[in-house]
Amino acid sequence: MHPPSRQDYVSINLAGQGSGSYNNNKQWRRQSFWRKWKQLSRLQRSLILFILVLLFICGLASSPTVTEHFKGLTEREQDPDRSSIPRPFSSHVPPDPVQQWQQLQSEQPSERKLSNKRGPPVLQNRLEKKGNTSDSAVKDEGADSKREGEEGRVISWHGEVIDTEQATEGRKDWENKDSPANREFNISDDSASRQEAVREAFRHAWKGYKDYAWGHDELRPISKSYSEWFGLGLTLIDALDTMWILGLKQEFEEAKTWAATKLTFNKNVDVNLFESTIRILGGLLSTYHLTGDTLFLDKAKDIGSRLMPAFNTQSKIPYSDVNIGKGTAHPPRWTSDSTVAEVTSIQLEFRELSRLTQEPHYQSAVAEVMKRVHQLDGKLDGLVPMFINTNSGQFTHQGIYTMGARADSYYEYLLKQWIQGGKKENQLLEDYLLAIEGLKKNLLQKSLPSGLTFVGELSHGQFSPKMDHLVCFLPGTLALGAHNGLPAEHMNLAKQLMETCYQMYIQMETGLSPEIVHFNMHQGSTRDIDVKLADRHNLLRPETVESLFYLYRFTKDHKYQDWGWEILQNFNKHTKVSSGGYTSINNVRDPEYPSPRDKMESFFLGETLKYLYLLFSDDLNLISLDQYVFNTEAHPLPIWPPTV
Ligand code: DMJ
Repeated sequence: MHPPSRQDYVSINLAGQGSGSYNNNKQWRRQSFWRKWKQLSRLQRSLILFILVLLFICGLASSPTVTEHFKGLTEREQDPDRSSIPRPFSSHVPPDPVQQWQQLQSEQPSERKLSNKRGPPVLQNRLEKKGNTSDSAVKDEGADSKREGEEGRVISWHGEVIDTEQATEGRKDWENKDSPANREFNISDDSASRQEAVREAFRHAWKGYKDYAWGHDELRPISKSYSEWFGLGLTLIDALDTMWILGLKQEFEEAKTWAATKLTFNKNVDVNLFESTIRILGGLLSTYHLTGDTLFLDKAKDIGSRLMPAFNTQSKIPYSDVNIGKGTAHPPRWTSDSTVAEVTSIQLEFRELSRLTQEPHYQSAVAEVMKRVHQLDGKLDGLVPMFINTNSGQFTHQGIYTMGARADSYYEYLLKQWIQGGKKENQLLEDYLLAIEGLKKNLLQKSLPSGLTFVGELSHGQFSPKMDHLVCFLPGTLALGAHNGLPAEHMNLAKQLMETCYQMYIQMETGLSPEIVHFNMHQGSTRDIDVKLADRHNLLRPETVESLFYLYRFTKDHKYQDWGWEILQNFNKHTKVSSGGYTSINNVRDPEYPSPRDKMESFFLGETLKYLYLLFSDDLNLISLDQYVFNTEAHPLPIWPPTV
């Protein structure tokens, strides 16, 4: 039998069917297709199948109906409660932040992950587009605190209503100085309304302190409670002169009444010499000067004399801790070292106390410290190590040089003591000028790709591109020096560093600086600033706005005011707690959930808000920098009048 021809095959099969011409035709086509298919090689068949599958997928993806369907399904699967989210907002009542916080705390990590997808889809999409520059883990940490509200509005974990445009893409406008949003922003906010916004922020912070922490050291705004450090009403005292300067009379009077009736230093309590000098002694002295009320001078004398036992050391380098009730002093339990910045940043206050009381022993004690530090070996081109031993009087842990934590205000107080004393103490000036040269030679670098000037650290000859936010006091100090006749080049450096400190804010997703940044220095870097996971917190610190204040006073360049205004708004957006107070946060890279630390540091009222208020003022006589010198906690002390 010969094999059937193609036609025979078709005919035979066709003959076996017979249900109408259309069906027959179709059947024929199917069989013919099948025969052709079987004649193809395996490779040809795989190729065709692959192309078909590809076409099918492309078709699906480009169909809006289908994608919408899948998207909707995914969102509902991820967030079964989604339909209930908008409800709280229809009444415009912000959710209670504490309840929210407690709810967040009680949720299991897996539940929190699910709820990450909460929030308006538009916001989610934008956030995804925006991406996270340094650590992708941050991005996932929790949008659970934001909930969907009216269109375009979101209520954050702290109960603040945030415009989603600002919350997500606003920073792009800030980066582009000429953007319409930025122009509008500058025009609409004049100095007076910005100052009013600072007053408003202060009142809000004060409300929290008054309601939940009155007379205690620090407000814990999320838990609506307080924390004690020394048990001396630290926030209240630190904030006294701020209230006076901001014109918050009623608040000031209430605080004064507390100081007059409740504040006592006759307490069996260990306090840190440096912290209590700059915050309490400094705060009381400046309030005395501003108000003329001797209550504050008496209190200053009381705390000042109680701190003096700290200087009873063999080396004359003071101990870090004093028991102000018992009159005893000691180093920290684990060491006999003190921090260099701490022992060299108490001079402005004790010198002023001597001048006011005509009791020279305060001034002699702190001058002796400066003299000894001046004479010590172990400096590098005027830069000091971070620790000094209270027994030997020598630097310890040598080889590490920084302008940040543990050394920072040594440099600040060299210049400021020279200014306070009428620019006569040449040794202080020489040490300051030498240190700035040492800084330029050893610690100053430029980042890549943008060439930001930054101050790094040196560890046993190794340069590290690490910069603390604390270093941001330096632009202001350099500018103050230039204003007082030091090289104009210091002002140039101040401006460059000011830009860097500002970038440390705006390059973060919250627009708030982390505690520490690392700058990139290698070719091929795509961004200048990196933040390590452990360094992402913001404690409401003042250094950048402090420097902005000096730079604006001396240059009158309004961009510094605008930068400060942005920072204030970012504090409001991400750290304001609706029931009162502001909180430090753990994560400046997550605008969705910056993770509150539940603490309002006293320097937020003592320094940050004060400097912001002064920054927005065009009145050169409001705490004139030719009449006052600010201590390192922003308490203005008078520049001494010339003696004949
Ligand atoms: C303040 O107590 C002082 O400004 C001090 O000099 C550094 N640390 C805090 C603020 O950051």
